[in-house]
Amino acid sequence: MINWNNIHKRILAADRILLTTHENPDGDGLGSASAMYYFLKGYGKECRIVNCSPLPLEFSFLNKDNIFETFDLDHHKDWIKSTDLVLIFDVGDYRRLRALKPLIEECGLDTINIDHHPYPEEVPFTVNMVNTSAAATGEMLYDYFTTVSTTPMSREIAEGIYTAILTDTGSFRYSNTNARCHEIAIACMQAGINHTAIYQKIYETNSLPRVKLLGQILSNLNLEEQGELAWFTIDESMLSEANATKSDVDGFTDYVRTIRGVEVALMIFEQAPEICRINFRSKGKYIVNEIAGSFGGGGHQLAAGAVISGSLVDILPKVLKQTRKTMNQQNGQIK
Ligand SMILES: [Mn+2]
Repeated sequence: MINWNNIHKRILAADRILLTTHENPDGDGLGSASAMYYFLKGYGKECRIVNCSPLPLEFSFLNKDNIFETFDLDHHKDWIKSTDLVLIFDVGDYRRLRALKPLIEECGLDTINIDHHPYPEEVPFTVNMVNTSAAATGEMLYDYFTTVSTTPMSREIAEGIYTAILTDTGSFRYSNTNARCHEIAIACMQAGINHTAIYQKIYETNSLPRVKLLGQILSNLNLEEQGELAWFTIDESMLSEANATKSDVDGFTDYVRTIRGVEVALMIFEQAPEICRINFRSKGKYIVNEIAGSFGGGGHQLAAGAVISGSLVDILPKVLKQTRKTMNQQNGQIK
């Protein structure tokens, strides 16, 4: 059990607080950061959300008050140096703070990590608050707010919490969805959120380039291992052909997993020269975070990823080999 009262004391002792989440941020990281921002504003804290990646367009509804900033060393260095505390949400791996990480270390800042990803025992944070049974980091924040405060959740806080849980549970469909998620959703609705508007803003604003890129990957999809493994590649030429951007690929792996018979979906994306992002989604028969782990990444049992140095041509055979091997090993264990 996490002692939220202790964490709360630590947080209240700070005046200037930096809030941040991982690169290529998702609804959980962003919703958690915005919920915490409004919660701490209620205590009169000076806080800013500074992320290493820009805010994806579909989450701009969380940014009515322009609370999301994209890290720029020259612009943010002095303020970050002057902070008392850094709160990190949903990061999974400290390295996913990218350019912010060396600055936080250089300034020797206290860090509190709040996350539902599994961690090895040794972690670099000052305080590591992890609950792997939480469906989303946003669920943990709801527990925090309701443990330490009796003030009803504001609509702004509820929008962040709801976004976090909605997106990390695949709209309350994935196996991590629990009764608590629905209870929190009720509390968010009672706080006045417009759940239909949130859903439409996140999921029904696909850009035409994104849909065109999806068309390209689907027409070049590879199926193997008796149809249980579906994989696809994306490179920069495909992005430019579709006029798409890097963030347009988010969610493609989930979509490919929906194919009947597919147990594991795998994306290998050369997102910059010699830098590949791999992304795994499993329906439940296979555990995929150990595959991502063997490439220096990590994640949840059924949703994991890694960023690897090397070209697509070099990385692809290695990742496929390891994936087939792991699936075969796990198949052996199941039988
Ligand atoms: Mn999450």
